[in-house]
Amino acid sequence: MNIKFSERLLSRLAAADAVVAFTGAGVSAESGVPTFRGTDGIWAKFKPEELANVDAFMRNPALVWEWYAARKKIIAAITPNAGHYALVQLERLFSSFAVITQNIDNLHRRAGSSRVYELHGNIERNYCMKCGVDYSNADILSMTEVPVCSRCGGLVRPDVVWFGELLPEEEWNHSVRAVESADVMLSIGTSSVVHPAAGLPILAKHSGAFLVEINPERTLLTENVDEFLKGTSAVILPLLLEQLVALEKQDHLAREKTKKS
Ligand code: BV8
Ligand code: ZN
Repeated sequence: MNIKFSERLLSRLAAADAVVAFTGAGVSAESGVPTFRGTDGIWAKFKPEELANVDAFMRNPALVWEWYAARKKIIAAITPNAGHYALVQLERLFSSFAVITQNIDNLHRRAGSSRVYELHGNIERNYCMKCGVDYSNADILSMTEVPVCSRCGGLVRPDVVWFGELLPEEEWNHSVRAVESADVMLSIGTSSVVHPAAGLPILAKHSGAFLVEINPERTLLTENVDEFLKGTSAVILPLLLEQLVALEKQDHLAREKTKKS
């Protein structure tokens, strides 16, 4: 698939010092992780209200754990895709590059991204609701369907942010700082529905960033972006990287030429 990105986009990226990639479930779709709101979305069978909130968990921990155990299994069996790896390569082209993700699948870290802020937690971590002690997935796999703490008998839950819960303060503050100082922000694979995360691209724009969206479909954000790249992240991101590197090479050669003349 050959896409020629606009001069404007490539030159804004080439001139950028600080870039932020903001990602949602769409970035992991090509690794085989179902999205939330697409037709194959995991919410299609369930409603967020039924599962991803603490009341639902206290009412029916077995059902919520069944859903997370199924997702843990999917996520343990998959690998990062070309979109994740392109973000790792892109990181090397800028003096400052951060990935802010709503995803809990740990794929950015596994791909090798060095600065990842997880706004909604990480499915590979779990903790006791009573005494707070951490449990790895390996620890709880051997437990019964509803894991309980071996230390205090409390209920163990996945270390993810449920609806109605606050986002982790440190990750949020780092993300806001990165967004406020970004020259370019890429919003990739998110329907821009879930707040307060969905407010970050607008904050970037108001702070002067050039705002780019990568998504096969238009979203609630699309009318506010400077550039909408229609397509999937595993196709678009490697092409963007390729054209940016080619441009940098051209500029480098041009600079060498002027030096010699
Ligand atoms: C809070 C972790 C406050 C769990 C998740 C009314 C208005 C505004 C806000 C609210 C409101 N009513 C309630 C709220 C607040 C609520 C909220 O935003 N609700 C929404 C549904 C309206 N937010 C909260 O509750 C947050 N907390 O507000 O606390 C507070 C204040 C004081 C005191 C206490 C509390 C907490 C929200 C966090 C919820 N947790 N996940 C888990 O995963 O199990 S949310 C969940 O949605 C995931 O994190 C997911 O990442 C996130 C967002 O979804 P997306 O990533 O965008 O995924 P989606 O499927 O929607 O879209 C995929 C996109 O990819 C699509 O656009 C598709 O076209 C595209 N795509 C598909 N394939 C590809 C692709 N793109 C690229 N390439 C492809 N191949
Ligand atoms: Zn405990």
